[in-house]
Amino acid sequence: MGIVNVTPDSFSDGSRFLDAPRAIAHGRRLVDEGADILDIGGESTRPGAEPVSLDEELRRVLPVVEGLSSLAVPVSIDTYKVEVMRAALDAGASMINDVNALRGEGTLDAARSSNCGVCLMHMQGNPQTMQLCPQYGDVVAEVREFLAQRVAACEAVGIARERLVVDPGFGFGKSKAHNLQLLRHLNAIASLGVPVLAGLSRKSTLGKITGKPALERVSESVAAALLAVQRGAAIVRVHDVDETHDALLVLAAIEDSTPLNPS
Ligand code: HH2
Repeated sequence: MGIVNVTPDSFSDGSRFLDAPRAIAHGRRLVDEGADILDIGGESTRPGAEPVSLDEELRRVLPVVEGLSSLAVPVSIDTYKVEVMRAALDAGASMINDVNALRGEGTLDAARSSNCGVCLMHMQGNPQTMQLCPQYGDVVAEVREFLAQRVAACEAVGIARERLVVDPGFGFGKSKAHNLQLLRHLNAIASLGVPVLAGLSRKSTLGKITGKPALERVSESVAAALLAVQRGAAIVRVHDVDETHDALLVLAAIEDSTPLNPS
């Protein structure tokens, strides 16, 4: 899943793709580099980010959704606002990526009344406060339980399990230790039986390991994507599609190759 941030303030690529033609060109490039899904967002959810008005978010994302939805890959809309979900689906998006896991008013209904895919993400708190003091007893068990409940809430209103993806929400109300614990035990999230999406790309946990600033965290991000896939992730949400795609080709070659039989 290639990231297209149509924002002035995203933590690693803010304002690079703020106008629609540039965002569309970027999305096309990510598809050429191997992205199988494009995720378009008009509001940064980095820690401390200011919320964006509905009108502004619509103004940012709709031309980009329209411009990219004719491509061969599905377009996902990264939003927690029900109006943006509905408008983006009308404009050609086929997936909702909600950091709020369809807990907002009307969002379950918006997803139910279309045939779109849905990503349910775990977050503790909200982007303004989530990194102040994240706390868990057992982070893996609590995130897993939350996601299981959100899957059940979707199924209860008639959103088929086959349409769902779950995401532990790396960096969303989690310390570095919480993020690493979740990555280490991602298989426990995958055991829910719903495809897992992992978003570690350029995140600060990786920067805390290597000391590099966000734009220089490519190797770290590729390593994290590879580790996530090895632990059961079906989708990795990344900025650096070309590099990640190559790394995943190597992994696939190793996992798919028939072991040589010396006899
Ligand atoms: N991370 C970000 C945004 N949306 N969605 C899912 N499902 N999973 C994630 O881990 C996730 C997400 C934050 O990354 P980014 O879009 O690069 O930054 P910003 O929120 O500053 O635009």
